[in-house]
Amino acid sequence: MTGVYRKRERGAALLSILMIVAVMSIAALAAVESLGRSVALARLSDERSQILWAAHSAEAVASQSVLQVETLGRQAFGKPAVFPLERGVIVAALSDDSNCFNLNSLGGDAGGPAAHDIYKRLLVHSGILPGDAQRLADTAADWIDGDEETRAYGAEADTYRRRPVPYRTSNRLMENISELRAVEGYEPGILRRISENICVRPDTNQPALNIETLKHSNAPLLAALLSEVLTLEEAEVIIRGRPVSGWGSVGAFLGLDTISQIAPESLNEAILSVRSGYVRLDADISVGSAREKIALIYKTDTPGSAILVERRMGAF
Ligand SMILES: [Ca+2]
Repeated sequence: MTGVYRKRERGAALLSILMIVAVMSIAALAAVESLGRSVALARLSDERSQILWAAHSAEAVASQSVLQVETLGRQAFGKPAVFPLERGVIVAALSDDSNCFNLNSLGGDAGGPAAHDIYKRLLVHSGILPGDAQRLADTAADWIDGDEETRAYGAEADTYRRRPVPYRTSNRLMENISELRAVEGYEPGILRRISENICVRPDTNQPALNIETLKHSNAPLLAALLSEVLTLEEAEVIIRGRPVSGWGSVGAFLGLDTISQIAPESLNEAILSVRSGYVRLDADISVGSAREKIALIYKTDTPGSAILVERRMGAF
């Protein structure tokens, strides 16, 4: 019997030792995992920090590059430049950002009824029914203008107070184009139709279009801004027919058959330009496993000057 007890005691002791070893192994594993997570977090934090520094560098380089647009013209656009970093890379490209309707022109004395009519034309040329265009123009103008008087088809604070999460109209110029999502009627389907031809500028002036960089998708914009008698189809033909080297001057553009037939009082000549009033720099920054996109928008309508007016970071 004594031998049997001794065997059982030895078995129990062995089991205890095995359990202690198992618990210690689990604890060690947890400690290693925790250390691994800390190292990964520290690395991520370091990479994010380097991304921010790289973004500052990109901004410094951009302000100089943007000034070159004045001499290089269209040649400065579209070609990505690669800037190597110690553990990553910045890929940056310039593009013209002049060709869009400034929504904030709806809120200024300079815009007035003319800006409202132009915007309605842009919406209709973008495939939106005239009745809906009237409503969308009214709600956007109410959102931006400083008063609380609701336009015929508009929306002021009363409309937004009734929403599940109530809010008020901004009653001031838009800071960012994403604000439009909060305005009555601007559903995703509407935004998709117009997003390429609208923008938000820091003042109520409508920037001149750069005719040398108009894209096919800008035909609704050209038709809306240049003349109430210019059709969308005519605007498409004009843009498609641009000479490879560009028109070279506003005069040459005005001499086109379709445009020279428009009565001077129906033609908004002042909206045309052959230079960029706004230039955008898009930079894609990668450091290790971290990645970030930034967009910088510069006002360049005064020769020799590039003023940063908007900075976006992340997905947009
Ligand atoms: Ca208002």
